[in-house]
Amino acid sequence: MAILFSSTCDDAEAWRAEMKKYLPETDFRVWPDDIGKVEDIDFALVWNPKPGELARYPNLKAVFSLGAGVDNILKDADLPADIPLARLVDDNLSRVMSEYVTHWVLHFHRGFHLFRLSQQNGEWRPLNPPETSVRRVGILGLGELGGSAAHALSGLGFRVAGWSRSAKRIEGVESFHGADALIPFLRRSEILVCLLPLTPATENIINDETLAALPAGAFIINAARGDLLVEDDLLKALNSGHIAAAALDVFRREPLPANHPFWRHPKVAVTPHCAAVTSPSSTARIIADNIRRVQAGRPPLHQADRTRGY
Ligand code: NDP
Ligand code: OXD
Repeated sequence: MAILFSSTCDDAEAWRAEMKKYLPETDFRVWPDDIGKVEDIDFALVWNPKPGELARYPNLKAVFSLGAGVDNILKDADLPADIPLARLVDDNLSRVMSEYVTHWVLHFHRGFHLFRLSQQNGEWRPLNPPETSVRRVGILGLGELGGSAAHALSGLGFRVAGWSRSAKRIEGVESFHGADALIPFLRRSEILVCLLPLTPATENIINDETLAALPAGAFIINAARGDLLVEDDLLKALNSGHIAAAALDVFRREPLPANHPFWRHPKVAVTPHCAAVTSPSSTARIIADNIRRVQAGRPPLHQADRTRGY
């Protein structure tokens, strides 16, 4: 069996070592220099593959994403239509994302963004934040990551709601679903967390109109994809004061260009697309088990639905 590994940012040698533990018989080939014969390749592990690349392997049986998002793979117009594409679902990834989201929700809830400014001005300004039970957090996307973050925040006592395509039942979390529920969901969300996949239906979903639906003084946390957010619309809302502050992990262009206004904006915290980074040591076994399923003639778990785009 031969596996093609192709990623623009993951460490191929770390992955080779981990995959060997679970699939010792595997021939691990690394794009672009060590592919061997294209006919040999049975499976592909990819992040941001070169468009057209995956169409070159006539015996490819399944593609496994090295990340939870598959937008970077589905954008390839030549992606073979009949080959299953599996998303990455890993409890460790969900836990790490929940840490990121919880950090920023607590940061804004407790006013640490204001303490940072006070310190810069040498001002002693204590604050008395509301209790978590009256703070309304809204999570766009209640899937693997959004569901786990909602559970964690609800455990801290926040009033949590989530928005998804289909209705959800998560203890302590109010479920809004479908396009008609978006504006009512936003109206009640003082801290908005975005954990939606990037699809044609979600691109630019955080824009002038949806930002205006949030309560005055709301906060935004985007840990999903940069193209979900219209950056100029957010800048306008921050500058007018309608949005109090934002924590952004993902951007339309990454790395964020040096002259981008987000870098120096006093109300924006930037992190470099690291909210939840895939770890080969926790994920290799999950992907290896999924490869074994396909070898046994079964469809892989967590298959992306190409018509929905996630
Ligand atoms: P899932 O597929 O498990 O969940 C997606 C959620 O979004 C589901 O609840 C889904 O609804 C909802 N959704 C999708 N489309 C719509 C729509 N049109 N209207 C309403 N709801 C919609 O994805 P994950 O939770 O695993 O991952 C989410 C995203 O997080 C990834 O796609 C990726 O972009 C991003 N990510 C970012 C990372 C980072 O480091 N910054 C790390 C990992 C992921 P339903 O449940 O009804 O299908
Ligand atoms: C992912 C990511 O989708 O890291 O997993 O962005």
